[in-house]
Amino acid sequence: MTTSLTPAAGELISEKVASAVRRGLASLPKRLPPWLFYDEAGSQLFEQITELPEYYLTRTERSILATHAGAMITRASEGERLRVVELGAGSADKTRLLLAAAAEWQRTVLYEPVDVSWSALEAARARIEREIPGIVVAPRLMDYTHGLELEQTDPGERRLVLYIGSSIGNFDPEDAALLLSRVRAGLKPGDSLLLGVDLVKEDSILLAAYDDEAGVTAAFNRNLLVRLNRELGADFDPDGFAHRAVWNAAESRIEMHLESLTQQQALLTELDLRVNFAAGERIHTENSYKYQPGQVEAALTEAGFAAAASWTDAQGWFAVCLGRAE
Ligand code: AVI
Repeated sequence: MTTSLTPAAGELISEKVASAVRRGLASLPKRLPPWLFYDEAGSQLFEQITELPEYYLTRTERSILATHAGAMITRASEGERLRVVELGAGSADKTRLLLAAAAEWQRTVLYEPVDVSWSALEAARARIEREIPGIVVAPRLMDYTHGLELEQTDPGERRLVLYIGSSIGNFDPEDAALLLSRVRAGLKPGDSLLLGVDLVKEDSILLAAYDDEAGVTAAFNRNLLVRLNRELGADFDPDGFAHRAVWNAAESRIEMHLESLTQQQALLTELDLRVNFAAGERIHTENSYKYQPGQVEAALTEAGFAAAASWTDAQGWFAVCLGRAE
């Protein structure tokens, strides 16, 4: 992430944040990219979301992994040694299930978490090495959305890339396809990708997962404005915006928006920008795509993977699919 020093504030502001916000608030309808959610407070709120009763995604995927981790490792390795790569620095207990299954299959496992945040990588390294015997953590600092540049594996060794947690769902279909083919380009034939995706289900279940009773998702959404106030010297009133979660059936996605409750203006000092909001005007902050059964296998095939196996839960709410690089 590039940074510049603003003499006025005497603080580092990120050029990446500044340009995304300038572009997003100038567009119509207004939008802000979902990666902006994840400052320290936003990451903590997301952790709380994963434990909410309405947010079925995490516990459902965890139950699939708990039941099938051994089979997933067997299918990925096909009798060879495995190296495990994870896109994003370790989704804690879910990753642990797969690493523990890999460590049962081979005595030591090299685990390569890939992330843009050095602190997230260091935290993952400390946690995993402390908690799972036999795992050697080799953090890789890179933006995987631009592709994977990993060192060559040893002969007779295969890579298994984990992209779990429905993270692919936050990319529009074209960007998801591009990401999958970039991942494929960084792999050898025989390597594989384990992809966790959320599936289409009854609207009421989807909507509740993104608009929980306790208001944690609303706080997560509004925290974006708190972040802009702090990092860009803005004066948004977070309570002047309502959290809205919408099921867009035509696009097969949950959308999150922040809706201005009144006609109002915000000043973003660091950007030297004033932004007007009409009452009811929205900022589109996130898309979370939900797949139809079979659709993820098609996306894998399109990106150069053979769809090798899929696992789901008893209700068919979530799927974990293994694609083998051809
Ligand atoms: C990180 N990502 C998969 C979450 C999702 O479900 O799309 C982010 C999230 N947004 C609201 N709640 C959770």
